Amino acid sequence: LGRPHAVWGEVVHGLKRGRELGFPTANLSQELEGYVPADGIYAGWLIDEGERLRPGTRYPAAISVGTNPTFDDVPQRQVEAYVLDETDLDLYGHRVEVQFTARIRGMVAFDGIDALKVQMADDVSRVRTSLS
Ligand code: FMN
Repeated sequence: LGRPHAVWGEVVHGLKRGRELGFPTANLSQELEGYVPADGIYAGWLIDEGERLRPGTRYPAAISVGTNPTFDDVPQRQVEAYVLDETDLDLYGHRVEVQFTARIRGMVAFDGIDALKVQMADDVSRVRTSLS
């Protein structure tokens, strides 16, 4: 295609568990444009289209696609992006583009939050390597 696969949508409020896990994510609204790739974890970029007339800011991201099966309270497949090293980025209400550049692994149902946290830290380091 000559460019990364992408979806576009608005950032909405999720269950706010990401912050507790140490990896707060921007959750995309269910009304997306573009095709959502298979469930799993990806390296890519989040482009904040922000306010009109402003050039988009591009952030490196670890992206999760799926129903977060470690928990049993996410009814629909969700696209979420953790912007590397950002804990206070407020993107609510912004329109963003999420670009997928590499697949890291499939989505896994972990036995507990600690195992998920360990895996997420490893994912983030793989994403960092993939994007550098
Ligand atoms: N959720 C899972 O259930 N299994 C996973 O393997 C998994 N891997 C993830 C990897 C990364 C890098 C990220 C950013 C998220 C992953 N998630 C996974 C999703 C988290 O469960 C989710 O981000 C967290 O519950 C926060 O959701 P919330 O924004 O709706 O609060």
